Amino acid sequence: MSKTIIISNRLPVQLQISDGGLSAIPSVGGLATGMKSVHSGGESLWIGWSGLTDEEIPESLENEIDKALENHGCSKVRLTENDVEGFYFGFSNRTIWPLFHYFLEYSEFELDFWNTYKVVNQKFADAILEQAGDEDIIWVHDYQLMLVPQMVKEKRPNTSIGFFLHIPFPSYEIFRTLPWREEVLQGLLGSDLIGFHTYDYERHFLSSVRRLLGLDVSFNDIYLDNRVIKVDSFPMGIDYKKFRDAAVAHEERKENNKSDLQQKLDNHKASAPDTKLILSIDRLDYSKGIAKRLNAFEYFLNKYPEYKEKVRLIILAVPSRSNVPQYQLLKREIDELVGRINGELSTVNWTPIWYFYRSLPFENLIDLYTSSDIAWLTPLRDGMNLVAKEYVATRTDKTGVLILSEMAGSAYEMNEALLINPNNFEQQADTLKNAITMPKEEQMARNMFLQKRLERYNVEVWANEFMNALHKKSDVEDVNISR
Ligand code: ADQ
Repeated sequence: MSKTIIISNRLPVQLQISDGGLSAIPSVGGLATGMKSVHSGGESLWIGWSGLTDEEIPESLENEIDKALENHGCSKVRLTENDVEGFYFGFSNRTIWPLFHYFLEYSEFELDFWNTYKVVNQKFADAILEQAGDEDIIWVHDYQLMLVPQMVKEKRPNTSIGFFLHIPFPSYEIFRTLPWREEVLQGLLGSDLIGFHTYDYERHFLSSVRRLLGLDVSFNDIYLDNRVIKVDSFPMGIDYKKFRDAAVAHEERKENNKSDLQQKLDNHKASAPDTKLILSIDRLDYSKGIAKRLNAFEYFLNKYPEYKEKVRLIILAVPSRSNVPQYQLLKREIDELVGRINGELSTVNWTPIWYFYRSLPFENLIDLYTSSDIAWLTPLRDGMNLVAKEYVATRTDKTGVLILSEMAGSAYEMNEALLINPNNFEQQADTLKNAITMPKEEQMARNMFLQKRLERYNVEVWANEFMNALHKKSDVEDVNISR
């Protein structure tokens, strides 16, 4: 019987080694949830890195770890500290991530990073080859593993391989600056189906394939040797029900069951009932435009001083890739900006910005989503941006305004949001004013459409549509072969 093999940089399980022994806790992230329908029962296997390097895994625990992962339908790829340094922190996050988010000046074209990326992609491919049969269907995820499809296809030409990119694919003019551009494209073309969040990323990819490899491209089919590779867009959704149910439960929670954070938010509301809460949540990443947002907020308060003491900006930034120098610099820049703006504008009764630099438990995310009048998300580039969708999903009474950057993939599906250009401070100041004064009826009308769409195209539908397209592709090939 055929099985589905999912492969991503990280496994959907967190391993922890402590004095008490080993624990393996399933992750609750979007990808892990979305893949639930694909990764269930005994017919699927998830291959990835466990998060612990070879140096961190005591030999005595090796078998126990493998067994614990097996119980979750997972199998680990072994990586050394050196692998992680060059492959993950190096090529993935210092070359590809900035380049694909149009931060060309941050991109480091280091031969050592590239060489380690190749070695580690081969380790992932070998792990698949060890476990996969000819009939199996393989789904490779994201920019860390772009060479894997070709490495597997070469050895198993009849296996169906799908690849999904979670970040933008940049325009040809940006992509062609990569010294190893042909190798990366060829790596991806080992797939039978390549998926992107939006039609634009798909178009950029097809253009790069045509211009750099000179391949025949017709509509969204690429012809390579005797194969046809399908390229399509699959905008990723969220687990709508999970966010919705959590927001309903949150509403029904008794007074004495509230979190400390909710208590603080409620106290704030009680002491200043006219003050609007503006929320932004992101990983601390330069692609998310956090520093620009802070400057735009200051600009807004100067342009419309009547809103001083009437608004509060909550910035929640999750620590991320903190050993990459650009992220350390950004952290310092944001710390300083928050300090300066609060220092200059605060009054005895009012601090304009509340800044949290940490990951919060799910319950607290719901506290913030449900308590905020406005969500303001200003990525300079973002493959999709799930926070925008999560905020809307939690608005049980349909009030709340989403201000969203046009540069996020999600903007294509969220037309009823107030869409802004994150570089245009004038427009953002006016949009903030518009959001603060927007009548409830208008908020509700906009959110009604957004919620309907989010409910229909949830993350499970996303995963199923991708898998169906991959199955359909392999069925067509079977027919062609039998002719
Ligand atoms: P990310 O860049 O991580 O994902 P995003 O899509 O917004 O961006 O997902 C972030 C997730 O982290 C959300 O589910 C959010 O709830 C959670 N989160 C954020 N802050 C948190 C905090 N402080 N504590 C706990 N959880 C927090 C990449 C791409 C995106 C693409 C996704 C999915 O960069 O463009 O949308 O993959 O493909």
